[in-house]
Amino acid sequence: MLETNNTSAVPSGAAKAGQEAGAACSCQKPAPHFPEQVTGMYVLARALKTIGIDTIYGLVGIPITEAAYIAQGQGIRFVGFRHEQQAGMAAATHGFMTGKPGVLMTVSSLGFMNGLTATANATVNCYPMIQISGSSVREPIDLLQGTYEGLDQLNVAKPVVKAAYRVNRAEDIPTGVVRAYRAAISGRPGGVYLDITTPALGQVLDHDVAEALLQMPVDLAPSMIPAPESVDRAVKMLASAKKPAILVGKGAAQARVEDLVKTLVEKTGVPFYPMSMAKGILPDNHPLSAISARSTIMEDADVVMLVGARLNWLLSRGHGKWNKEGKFIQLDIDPEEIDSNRHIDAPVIGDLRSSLEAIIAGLDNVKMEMDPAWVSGIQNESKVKNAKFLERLQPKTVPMTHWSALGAAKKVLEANPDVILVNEGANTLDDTRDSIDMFLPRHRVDCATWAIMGMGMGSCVGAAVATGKSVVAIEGDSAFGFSGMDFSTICRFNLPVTVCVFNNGGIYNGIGEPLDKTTDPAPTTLDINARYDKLGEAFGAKTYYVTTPDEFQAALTEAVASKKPCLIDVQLAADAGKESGHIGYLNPTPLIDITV
Ligand code: ADP
Ligand code: TZD
Ligand code: MG
Repeated sequence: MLETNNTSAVPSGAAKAGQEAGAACSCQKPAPHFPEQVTGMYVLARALKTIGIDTIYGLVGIPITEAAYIAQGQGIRFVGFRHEQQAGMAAATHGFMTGKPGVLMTVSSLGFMNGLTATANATVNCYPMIQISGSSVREPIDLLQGTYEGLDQLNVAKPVVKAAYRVNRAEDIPTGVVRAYRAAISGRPGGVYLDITTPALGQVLDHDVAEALLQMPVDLAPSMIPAPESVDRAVKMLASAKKPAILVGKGAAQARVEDLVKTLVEKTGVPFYPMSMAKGILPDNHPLSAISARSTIMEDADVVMLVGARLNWLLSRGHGKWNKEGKFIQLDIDPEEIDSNRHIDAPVIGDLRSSLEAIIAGLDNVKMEMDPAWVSGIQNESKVKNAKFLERLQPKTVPMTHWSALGAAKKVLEANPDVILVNEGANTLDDTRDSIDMFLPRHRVDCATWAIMGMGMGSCVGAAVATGKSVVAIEGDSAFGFSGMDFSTICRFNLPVTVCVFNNGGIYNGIGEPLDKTTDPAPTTLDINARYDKLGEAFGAKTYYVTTPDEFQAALTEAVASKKPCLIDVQLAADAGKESGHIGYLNPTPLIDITV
């Protein structure tokens, strides 16, 4: 029986596994004599704790099992998943919610690669997260000698992450942690990879030596003040516009600048348009919300101010419908983003809080020249469109369509505005985004910039754990399939999460027909008769199977109120939904064309 000290209790079974990890990599070392001696894994847990990490999402095995136990012993919450990709999505969502890096811990080779998908996605979306992975002994990897789970992980990670570091000695672990943390949150946030080799994890150090290595870095998130001339240029451009608009992105949600966005919008009276995950920074029903007038803004605005939003594919990269004469002001922390797609007339490089403060102060010295008819025009257009849109949600069609189901969900979610909404799918994504108004910042998490499926269950866990709030996920049946097994993690941790599976029997819908004479299902077809609620039963959740909007509304109301894991199978019609949802125009060939 291994002796333990009271800060790093490790069960004897776990310690044995650690010794075998050493044996497997031909680097067997004597077990440390606790409490005078500790391992690299202890140093890792202490370094994370010292820098303020309170949660690790992961999936254990050789060589990191003990690291997770030790972290728990240090008071860090370890949330164990069934698949590393989901643990990574949880860490990324944790980063988005808190502004501090979420931490993912993975085993070597495939565990690392499974998690890397989420770290890459975090990088693309500018979410701060750190993936820490154990890796096998270097020498046989470098000589391609076929070692246990051998993979040159650092070099695999490099092209898809913001930064990547490897630690080969336990003494360097605190430095590795601090560098990873700074890289994840400084400038444009992103996913960072920290590779720690098995020998470094197993290395024995004196306890006192280990403690002396720990460091608390100073000024982890310093202000990045914009240049006064950039601010001046932007202020003048906004003030002189006749038809200005403010376009708010999820960068503003992460920067937690809702107070300043409100001041800017209300002080200037300029209409604003929120990107998907920026919904709720100001309430969607704010009098200056232009959420229903996207085309008008694109076609007619003469000055558009981007606040933490990129002119990427989600905004037609600044081309297409956009007014060719229109000017852009862009507030961003990353100078390399400027001019990436379209000429930016007034870049303001700095952290959003500093930039917005400077711009708001600068507005005191200028007069807004906005045409009042521009605002009233957008408000009238919004009124007409919103009324028409509401009609779409009214019919109590059975079997349900996305719209009739969302008519029910809208009532429950808007009555519970503090519930965080997780959302993925094609039609299920687009129609939910358009139907459900948001009233609070950072209350909507979706498949975002990469439009990926498979963020659902992980993001539910990350959102619930990071905030302590209730979560509702609205998932397409295909989307749910990517992460469904991690509904069990929601149950094991007894989180207040309700998952609604919109079952239309397929990817986009359930009526796809194979083109040739095969008896196999069509490529888009899943299972319209699948009972996803039964899957919830397996893990002890409260489950519902609903076929009408009224049943759905009642079930969702009860589920949210219960603050317990719940799964609702929402039965839709197989013909509900169109190919690729709202982005069918991105298909190289519309499905209809390949049938002729
Ligand atoms: P959306 O998808 O909502 O349009 P994007 O992810 O495309 O948003 O853009 C977010 C932008 O916000 C990125 O360009 C990123 O560099 C920027 N950003 C993130 N955090 C900050 C911050 N604290 N200050 C300034 N810009 C930020
Ligand atoms: N794989 C991954 C990782 N990401 C993707 N985006 C896709 C595949 C392709 N894809 C989409 O772009 S949406 C979607 C897939 C498979 C699922 C749509 O079906 P759904 O939603 O059931 O989730 P609807 O309501 O039926 O449209
Ligand atoms: Mg579907």
